[in-house]
Amino acid sequence: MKRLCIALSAAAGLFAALPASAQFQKPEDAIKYRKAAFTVMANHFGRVGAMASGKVPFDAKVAAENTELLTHLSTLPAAGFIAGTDKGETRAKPEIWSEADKFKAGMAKMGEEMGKLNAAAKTGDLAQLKTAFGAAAQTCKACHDNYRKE
Ligand code: ASC
Repeated sequence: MKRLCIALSAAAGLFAALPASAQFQKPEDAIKYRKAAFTVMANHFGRVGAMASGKVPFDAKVAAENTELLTHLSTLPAAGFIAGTDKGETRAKPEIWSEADKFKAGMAKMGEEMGKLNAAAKTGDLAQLKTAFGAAAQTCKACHDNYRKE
């Protein structure tokens, strides 16, 4: 019984620490979380981009593995933009919060385009991948232009 209690409280502690619940101990933790999520996204997006631009040979399987990951990764950063995280080690502009609906719509659009990129990658057709990659990159850039400081 005692062992079970220890196991259960350990599991509860683990859940409390998981940022996926969109709960953060401190504003800095939310900032770190979203930056980390963007870093991982950029890495996988970059691998697909290298194929789209011909910098590395196109490998349909590798492309699709990365785009599949991106459909999930792209859902992560939004949770980190909680109130009070416009200050500190961040390039986030205050407009993220003053135009919250527009910002959320931009994030949602990016997620949609990641879904289309994944569908394109799964066709195995490089031309489709290139088109979808361009559209997805455009949604990244739109938010950077509007909501990220230099
Ligand atoms: C990338 C990357 C981004 C976007 C952006 C698109 O590969 O890391 O942040 O594309 O540059 O314009």
